[in-house]
Amino acid sequence: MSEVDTSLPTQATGAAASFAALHSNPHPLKLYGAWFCPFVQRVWIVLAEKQIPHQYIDINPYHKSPEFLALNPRGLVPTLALTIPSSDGKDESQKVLYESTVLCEYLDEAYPGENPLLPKGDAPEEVYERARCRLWMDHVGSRIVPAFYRLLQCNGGDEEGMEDARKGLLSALKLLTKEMAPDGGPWFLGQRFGLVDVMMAPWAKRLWLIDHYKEGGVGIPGKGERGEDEEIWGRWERWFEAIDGRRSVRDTWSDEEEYVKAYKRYADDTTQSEVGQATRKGRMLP
Ligand SMILES: N[C@@H](CCC(=O)N[C@@H](CS)C(=O)NCC(=O)O)C(=O)O
Repeated sequence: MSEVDTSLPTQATGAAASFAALHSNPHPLKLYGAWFCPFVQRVWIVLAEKQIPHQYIDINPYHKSPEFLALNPRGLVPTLALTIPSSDGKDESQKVLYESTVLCEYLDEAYPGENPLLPKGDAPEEVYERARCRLWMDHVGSRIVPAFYRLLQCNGGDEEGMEDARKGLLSALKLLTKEMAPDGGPWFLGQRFGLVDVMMAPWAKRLWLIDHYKEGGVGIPGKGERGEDEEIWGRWERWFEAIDGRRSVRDTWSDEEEYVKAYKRYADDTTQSEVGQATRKGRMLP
């Protein structure tokens, strides 16, 4: 069996290494993660945004140890271990949650703070906005993320498949961008950084890996070459620049050359990861 996945280093580098080191002491809230994993980065960003005290434990999720499977039978990172107090406050119990979207929403609710990442109010407009955010969070997970891996795993010989995959990714990105607040601030909701931004940020930060590995790259047209899409791609760039500069995103980012090494197995289509296998078989991602 190929070792392209199991041989990956289990240590973050760069800024993410410092952030992981700051959160290495034992704590009841534990994030089991892997530095290269974009699903983990979503949760990491929320922990950083809300300055939630926690312990970060970097593991290689392709080694399915019995201890890890006991926590998460799906055998995937991110996995979150937590404790909750009993109703009389005398006791506490150990719990586990997984799935990046569930974890981000859980942390946003459990640690409300001053800046909720999903609109929280009960007024009809807020309830609608919350549902709209969930719709576009779902779009990222069910449309953009699969399209990202499809293009990255595309075989160089299959020009038609590559063109098709590229079109799929570009049109899914454009649909999301059209939904972004047109003015008032760079984020999906304009002034307020929120969960739609969090959902998309890790893959936006990894798009350059497609440019690095695949001829023709992602294919976002340059300024002046966008015809009627000038405004959309301009909005995308404004969003991306803001994401790229966001502290929580920077703090959870490792050295670029490490991503180049870690994503070669996708670009060569040799990965046995669950995401990679599902992409190869045209199935829903895990
Ligand atoms: N739907 C899951 C996907 C998580 C996922 O696929 N994580 C990868 C790492 S990036 C993993 O743990 N892979 C282990 C494997 O493929 O065996 C989520 O949103 O949390």
